[in-house]
Amino acid sequence: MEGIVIKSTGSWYRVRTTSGEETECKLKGKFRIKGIKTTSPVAVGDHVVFEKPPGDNVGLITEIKPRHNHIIRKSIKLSKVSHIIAANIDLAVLVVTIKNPLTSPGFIDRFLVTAEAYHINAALIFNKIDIYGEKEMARLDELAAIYENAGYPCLSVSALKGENIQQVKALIKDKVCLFSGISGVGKSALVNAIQPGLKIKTGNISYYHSRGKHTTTYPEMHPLSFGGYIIDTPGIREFGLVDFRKEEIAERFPEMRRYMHQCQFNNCTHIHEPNCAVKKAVENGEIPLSRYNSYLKIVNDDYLEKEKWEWE
Ligand SMILES: Nc1nc2c(ncn2[C@@H]2O[C@H](COP(=O)(O)OP(=O)(O)OP(=O)(O)O)[C@@H](O)[C@H]2O)c(=O)[nH]1
Ligand SMILES: [Mg+2]
Ligand SMILES: [Zn+2]
Repeated sequence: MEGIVIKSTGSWYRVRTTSGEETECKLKGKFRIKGIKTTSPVAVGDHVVFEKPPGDNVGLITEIKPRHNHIIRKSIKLSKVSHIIAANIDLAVLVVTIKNPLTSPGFIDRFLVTAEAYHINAALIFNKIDIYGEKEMARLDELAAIYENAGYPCLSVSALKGENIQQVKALIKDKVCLFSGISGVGKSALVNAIQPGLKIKTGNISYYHSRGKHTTTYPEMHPLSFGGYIIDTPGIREFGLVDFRKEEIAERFPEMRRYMHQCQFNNCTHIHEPNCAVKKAVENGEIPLSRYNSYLKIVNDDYLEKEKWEWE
């Protein structure tokens, strides 16, 4: 039998067949994905083959169908183990809040760099606009301008008040969409607003730290009545990059991609070389400083695989 993994706990998987039948499955034997150590080889969104011995109510996954993509992160910076967030995604949505909790621009940029690396379209949804004051609204405009300019659709919504949910529906219709972001930004609340009736559990924000409480514990795919799917995922603390070579980071910034071919040196790192078109564009304000700073931070971070550093 064949189906799609709609929920994963890392030890069991819920698989839905095209006829809508759902089976709890385990893995048959060990699966390895070449070259990477992952917490679980199967992810939500995977198409799998499974068998179900008659009389048994647990299925066994025997094969993972080839993926057209997946998105991977490291759970913590220095960890050797990576984590497949989801597979076969049409749109990677990062849910962001500017207040309660605050998502850092560095986090946004590492997420987007990863989506670029896997050639997955990405979009940003700024949630909780109902609680933003003047300062946060100004920051929202600033961030939306930066990311729209880079080519990422940006929406501003309130899951709580149901504001601009129609725009979200238009963006995600007929696609398999990943909803990612730090805990407490309202990923699950947003899914509930988009598809009333799901009643996904949401958590509150801790008063002292303005942080979420990691309410969603396992990624789960929800079908949408107007077409498409959302994969709601647990909040993440850090978005560590997996398997990057330093020299490919610049290409993962669409704004830098526009200028880098004009640099004098074709192996320009855009850090210290003369006649660097990227640096010039930063000075002119054509590339936002915050994006360039994220680039420097990523390139200088020790946790990029040491053996792949070719610039030293
Ligand atoms: N004011 C306001 N609160 C919101 C909004 N959306 C969500 N919340 C609240 O934010 C808190 C966290 O929402 P969740 O949907 O659980 O957040 P999450 O991103 O799914 O969090 P994790 O599952 O922990 O990753 C809840 O108390 C929600 O009611 C919004 O648009 N405005
Ligand atoms: Mg949640
Ligand atoms: Zn350069």
